[in-house]
Amino acid sequence: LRQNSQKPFKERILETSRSNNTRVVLALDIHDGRPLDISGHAIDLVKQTCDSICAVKFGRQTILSIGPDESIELLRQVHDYGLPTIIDDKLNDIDETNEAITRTYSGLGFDALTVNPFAGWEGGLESTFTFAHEHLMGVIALVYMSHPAASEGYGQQVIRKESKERIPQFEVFAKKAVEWHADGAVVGATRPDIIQRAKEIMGKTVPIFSPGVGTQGGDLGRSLKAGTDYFIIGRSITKAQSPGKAAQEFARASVLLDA
Ligand code: NUP
Repeated sequence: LRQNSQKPFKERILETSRSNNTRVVLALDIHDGRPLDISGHAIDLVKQTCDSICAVKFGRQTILSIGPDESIELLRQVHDYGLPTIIDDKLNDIDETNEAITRTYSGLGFDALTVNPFAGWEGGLESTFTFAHEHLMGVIALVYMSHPAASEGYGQQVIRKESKERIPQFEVFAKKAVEWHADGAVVGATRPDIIQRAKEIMGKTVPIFSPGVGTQGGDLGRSLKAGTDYFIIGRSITKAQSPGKAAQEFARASVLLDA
């Protein structure tokens, strides 16, 4: 089912990014109407933006509203545009449940999924990473979310058990993203200073995906300079008068440093 299951997700999205000359991941968060109307709307947005994006990220509400059969067909159509797909479910449960959900998304044809590192490894996310990587699916871990209250969890100071050193929670998560061989880390575009710090920790091994550009107040140029690899953009494209043009402009700006 998948776009090109011969290669790991990290390589597939990089190839699409290079060939389409863009670092924009389209976020589709639509759920109004009947399943066929929603999937029709989704594919119309993909059709308008496909030359300017390198992946499509679906909100859980979109897939729930469309239902499994129609979602399989929708993902097939997105793959026909040469684009990998991500389900944004932020998994955060015990291993058995996480793995069952991961298998289900894999069965629908998703190329990658998001997880919440608060669940931890043993008895938590290990099963998801193992299953996903065996099936060349990508796992993208939250490191610092984009919304204001993200500071309550991701920004809190924690004391490390071994060294008694105090460090921000997100730095622990950035280190885990490297240790766990995550295929990406989410750091909000609303906090360029955090992107820079996360980049120092993760280097080139774990690409940074930044949501929050536009509608949430994040600035693409500042995030790009700070180290963002991919921009997750939804409403600033999907609700624009011309989604195609909006995506094209973001795409152009997203590769300015590559020139
Ligand atoms: O920290 C996060 N912030 C965020 O907005 C992690 C996310 N996964 N997202 C998602 O990114 C959010 O659910 C939405 O799908 C997308 C941003 O959309 P928009 O603000 O560009 O419309």
